[in-house]
Amino acid sequence: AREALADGAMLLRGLALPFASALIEAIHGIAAISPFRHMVTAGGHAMSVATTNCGAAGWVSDRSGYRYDAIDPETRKPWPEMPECFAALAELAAIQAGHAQFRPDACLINRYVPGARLSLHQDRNERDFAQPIVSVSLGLPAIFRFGGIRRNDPVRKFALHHGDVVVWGGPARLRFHGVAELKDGFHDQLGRQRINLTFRRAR
Ligand code: MD5
Ligand code: FE
Repeated sequence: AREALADGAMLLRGLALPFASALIEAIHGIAAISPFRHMVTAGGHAMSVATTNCGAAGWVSDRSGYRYDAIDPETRKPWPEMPECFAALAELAAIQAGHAQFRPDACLINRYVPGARLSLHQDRNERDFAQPIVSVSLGLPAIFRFGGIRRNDPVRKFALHHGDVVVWGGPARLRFHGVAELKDGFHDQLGRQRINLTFRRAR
């Protein structure tokens, strides 16, 4: 089922369900090479969300700001390759939302435990804003906060569940967004956590 959240933002409920076991197994493999870590923002605060990446480029943040880098600063090696099942799901989602030719070169993997949150922000570190972002929710449900193109625009809230995929393109690509503090719970496959895969074309 496709549900338009806004112009350019398409919710594909449950699209990732048939991929979930393969995705989770691949995430464990990635984290065994490039572990989840709490990146530090330019302001010096450790994020409550823990992060790793796979693909040719990875999102990194430290005291000097955030950027994409081919090298994991913790391991000083390239990020793990993007698994085939990741790329296949991202491409399927993009096609279902009307974006042909989406070939992500970066997948940011965010891990939320109860209490973790992501404050309102825009994603504008990628080279081409015509390329969508595809996000995949796994594990515990989260309340997503969806704003407008200005920081002070009103914010809508909706729940994202295990297996949900959202394609953020067109005018929704640059909207402010965040994730409310994760509520405690237990998920059969992931336990007390939510994992979000965020596919981007960084370069
Ligand atoms: C998450 N992650 O649930 C979200 C999913 C991040 C991040 O926000 O930056 O790691 S991606 C949600 C997103 C991406 C691009 C545009 C919009 C939302 N939007 O227009 O609302 O961990
Ligand atoms: Fe974001």
